Amino acid sequence: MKRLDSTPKKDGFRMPGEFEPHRGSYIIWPERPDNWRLGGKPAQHVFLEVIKKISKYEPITVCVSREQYSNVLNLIPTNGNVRVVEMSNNDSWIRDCGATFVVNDKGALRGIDWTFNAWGGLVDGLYFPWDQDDKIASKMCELERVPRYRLDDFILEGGSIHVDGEGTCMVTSECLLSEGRNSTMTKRQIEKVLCEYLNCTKVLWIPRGIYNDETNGHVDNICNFVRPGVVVLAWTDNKKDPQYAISKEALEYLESEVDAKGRKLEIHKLLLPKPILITKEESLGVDAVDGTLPRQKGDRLAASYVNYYTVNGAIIMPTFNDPNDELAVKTLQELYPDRKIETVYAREILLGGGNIHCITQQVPRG
Ligand code: KQY
Repeated sequence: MKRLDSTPKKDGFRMPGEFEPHRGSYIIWPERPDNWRLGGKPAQHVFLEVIKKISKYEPITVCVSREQYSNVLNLIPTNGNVRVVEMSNNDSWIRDCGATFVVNDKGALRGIDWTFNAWGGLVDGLYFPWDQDDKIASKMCELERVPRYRLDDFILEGGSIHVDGEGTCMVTSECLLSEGRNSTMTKRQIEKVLCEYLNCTKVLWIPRGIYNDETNGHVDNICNFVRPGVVVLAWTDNKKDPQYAISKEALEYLESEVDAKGRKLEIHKLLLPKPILITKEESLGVDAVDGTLPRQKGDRLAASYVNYYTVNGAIIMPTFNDPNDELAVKTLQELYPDRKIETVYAREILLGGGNIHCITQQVPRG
């Protein structure tokens, strides 16, 4: 399909909010043994559960290596909503390496293909190489038969942005201004690229993401748009937790801002689970490989209910076997009265460094 030299804004395309109707979803099957314990088997069971839940609501494409292709074909539900496609990859974070889709008001769809460098390249990236992941966005555009905007000189992951579909984009300074991304650009230059490609007029710069998040603090783990003007923010009341100062700073920032339409934001706190640490057994199950982030016993994981995925008619929300699971379901049900809250016990995804939002990518209906 065609590679476009223009920008979405110039062509009248915008990135819709995740809560707007989807054509479908994508996911990549996990297997690399230096990220997923026990060769990825426990994580695969959880990914399968996520696939099953999403497929109740919309079509989903499962991208899988040739080694796992037959296995996945035999595992997936036969409800007509799941297709399996062989696709080379370095790991399974399609939120970050996949295409960001944009739509126009005539119903046309296009893809944005940012440069992906595994969350920081040779500065503080999480694995090497990432060449196959950097091709995923273009493969998605081919499968969707849509033209593609490729940015060879701009590094971005889908999990580091959220939009309200009405001109507001939300990021964290910790991530977008990190050394391993676009360090030769100023904040204003970065903002200009975001506004041009997502078709926004306002960027909200939350200072930091969730404590110890290995993505340099992706916004999709700390804050999300429920709908235009309404956000949900990861929160703890425990002042001794390093997360407290981070969430408080985010709250104060968001309270002091307005969105692209000049609205004050309605901010809802989503209480975090208690700190979750890697166990010795879990640590021992991950291959230790030079150049890949080690998984050590006692490391704190960046657990957050905010890393949920919004699909047509439902929310796919991670749970952690924590007393706050129930409260999170209740909070999200109140915020999304017209959607079913589907839960997945997601510790195995969390152990890989992210959660349900990080492993999924939507294709808007257009
Ligand atoms: O978006 C994410 N949270 C991805 C994290 C990547 C972790 C790789 N180990």
